[in-house]
Order: sequence, then C-alpha cells, then structure tokens
Amino acid sequence: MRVYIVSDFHLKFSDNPEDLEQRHRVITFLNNLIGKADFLILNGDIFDLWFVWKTVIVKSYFPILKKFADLRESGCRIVFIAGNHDFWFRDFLVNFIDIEVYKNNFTETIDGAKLFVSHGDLYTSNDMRYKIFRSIIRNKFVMKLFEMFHPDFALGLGKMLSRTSRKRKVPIKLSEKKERGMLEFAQKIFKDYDIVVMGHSHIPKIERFKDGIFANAGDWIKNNTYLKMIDGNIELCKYEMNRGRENE
Ligand SMILES: [Mn+2]
Repeated sequence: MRVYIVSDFHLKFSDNPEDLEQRHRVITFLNNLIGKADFLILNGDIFDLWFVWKTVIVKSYFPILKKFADLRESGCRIVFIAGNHDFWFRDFLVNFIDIEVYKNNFTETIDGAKLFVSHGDLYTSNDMRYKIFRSIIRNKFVMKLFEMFHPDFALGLGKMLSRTSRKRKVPIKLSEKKERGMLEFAQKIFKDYDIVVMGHSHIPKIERFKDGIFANAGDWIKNNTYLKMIDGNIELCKYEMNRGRENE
C-alpha cells in the first residue's frame, strides 16, 4: 500500500500573495497524489484555523477541500487527525468529503507495520499551560460561544490568536523542547508500535531506535516535507515545487 503522511501545512485563510502561493503549492502537491496514493493521513495543523459553523465553512479553503474530494474520488482513503489549530470539525469533513476524523490519535497495522499517528501537542514536555489551554479551547461550551460570533469577526479574532505567524520566528530551542517530549512518549509505546508518527514540532525527521521508528513529516511553512510509506517502509521526502512533481 502507498501511504502518504503530512502535517502542519498551517494553511491561512487570508488572500495575501504569500498565503495564495502556499495554498497553490499544497494543491499542486495534492494533485500529484491522485492515482499515486492509496491512503493519505493528514496529521493535524493542516489548517491554521479550521472552524465549521452550523451552516458555514471557510471559503478560502474551498480549493483544498476540493482536492481532498478529488483524492477521495480517485479511491484514496483519507484520515484527518486533529491538531492544535484544527479540531472543531462538526460533520463537514466526514459527511461532505468522506474523510475519517480522529480527535487524538490514529492507530492501524498497515503492511505489517504497527502504526501510531498523533499530532503530538499532547506529548510535548513541560507544557502544562498549553495542556490547560487545550482543554479549554476544545471544550464544547467554549466552541458554542465562538460559534455565536459572526464568522468574519470570529475568524479575525482567531487570526490574532493563531500563533504561527510567519513573522514570528519560533526559536529552534522551543521546537526541540516540543520534540523531546514526543520522542520520550514514542519510546514508551515502542513496545506496542513499530512506527510512531508525530507532527507539531515542524522538525522533519526519521529516527530509528532499536525497538521502533520515530517519524515527523515536518511542515509546509518552511520545509515542504512529507512521509511516504510504501509496503511498510517509511521515508522522508521533500516536495520540489519547480520540478512540478514530487522529488523521487
Ligand atoms: Mn501543532
């Protein structure tokens, strides 16, 4: 089976040239997967802000959602695991695009490899403040409150709160700290899984331990990287836009 795993696209909904370019880059990549991928795993923070009102979705994401639909139509299975920027799904992805949605993690044995996939924000070390914040923003009541705002206003507010501004440089130390907790967690569960995949740190990597493999698909703000698992063998790849196809 041909499995592709991506995370941390952090797609923005504004229409400035930088954001349009990024969405175009992602769409080109997804387009190349049609007919090539049997299974696409979206491991969180695909959208920098994803929110579904009862009757409204975010318009700028339409071309991406269309690509997901095209992939589904081509027979590619799609799983979406919530990130810390996209976790309020309602019924849209499931009912309209036929994507399987998981709130915390996804596990399955694929081609003999026992796979554990999670965005990873739950497993970062020394991050109690975030973990409390996470339980608040994922709270049903808070979501209902957010939902009462006009979407244009709510999204404006969300944009202010979203912490992955390109201008705000994330210190490498912070990314490494995030990663450390995830690596420790992975080592704890290697007794049950062969491959542990996480995102969130934006550090693309495959690290082989004696009892398991830790992999991170990286991000699409800077790295444009993804994981490819063909017949149970996982590898880290980089998408080169100017070559117009994936770099193989
Ligand atoms: Mn994240």
